[in-house]
Amino acid sequence: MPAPANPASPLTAPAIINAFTSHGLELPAPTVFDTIASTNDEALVQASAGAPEWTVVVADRQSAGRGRLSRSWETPAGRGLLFSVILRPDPVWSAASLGWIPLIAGLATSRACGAHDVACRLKWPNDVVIDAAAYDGSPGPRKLAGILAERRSEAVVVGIGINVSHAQAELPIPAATSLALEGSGCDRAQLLAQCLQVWGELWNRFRLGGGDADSSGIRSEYLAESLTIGRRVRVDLGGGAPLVGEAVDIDHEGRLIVDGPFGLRTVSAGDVTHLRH
Ligand code: BT5
Repeated sequence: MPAPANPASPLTAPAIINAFTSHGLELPAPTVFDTIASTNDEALVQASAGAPEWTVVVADRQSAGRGRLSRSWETPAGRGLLFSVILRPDPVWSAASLGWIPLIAGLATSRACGAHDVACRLKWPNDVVIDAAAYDGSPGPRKLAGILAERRSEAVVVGIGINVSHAQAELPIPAATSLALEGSGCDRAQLLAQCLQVWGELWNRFRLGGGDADSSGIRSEYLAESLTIGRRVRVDLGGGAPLVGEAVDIDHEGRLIVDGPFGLRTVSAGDVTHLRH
C-alpha cells in the first residue's frame, strides 16, 4: 500500500527566506504566491523587466501550470514544490551551452531530491524519475519532477515542478510519483533551498568552464545519472514516424544520440519512451 500523503509544509516567504539563510544562499527576495496561473509566466515578466539572475518565483498552487509543447502540469494546492528561476547565461554562449541549461536544472533537482533517500535518475532530457513500474503496473519510470525552460531575450526562465506530498489519487497519471509515495517526507522550503544550492554550484562550475559541458565535468555527471542511456527507446518527434533504437549517448550540446536501423540520429527535442526490449 502506498504511504498516505504527508501534510503540506509551509511555503511562505519567511519560511523560504529562512531556508535560504540556513543554506548560506544570498539570493534576490523570492516572490511567493498562494495561487498563480504559472510561475514561469510571472518569471518571464520579471525577466523582461530586468530582474537579476536567481530571482525565484514560487507558488503553492498553479491554475494553469504548463509543461512542454502546450501540455499541462497538474498539482493540488500545497502538494508540490512549484517554482521558476531566472538565469542570465553569458550572451556569447553558443547553442551548445544553452542546450545544457535545462539538463543542469534536472541534475540539480535529481540531486536535491536524492538527498531525501530517494533513488532519482534522469530521463532525457530533464525528467527526474524513479526507476520503477507505474502504479497501474505499466512500464515505468515514475515521474517525480518536470522541468520547463523558456527563453526571453537574454534570460532563460527554468520552471520546476516537484511532487512532494501527493497521495497516489492526487497524481494525474499512473506513471507519476511523489517523494511521499517513495517513502520520503520533506519540507518544501528546505527542498527549494537545497535545489538552488546544488544548482548554483553546478551553474558556477559550468559558467567558469565557459559553458562547456565537457570541460566543466557536467556532461559526465549527467550521463552517470541518466536512466535513458543504454536503453531501447522510442522517440516521438512531434510528427512523422517515431525513432526506435538504442539511446547511446548525449552529445556536447545536450542532444540525445539514438542508434537504430537508420544509423546514428541526433535528437534535440522529442518525447522519449523507455522500451522493455
Ligand atoms: C514537464 O513537461 O514535465 C515540465 C513541467 C514543468 C512544471 C513547472 S511547475 C513550475 C513552472 N511553472 C509552470 O507553469 N511550469 C513549470 P512535459 O515533459 O511536457 O510533461 C507534461 C506531462 O507530464 C503531462 O502531459 C502529464 O502527462 C504529466 N504530468 C502533469 N502533471 C504531472 C505531475 N504533477 N507529475 C507527473 N507528471 C505530470
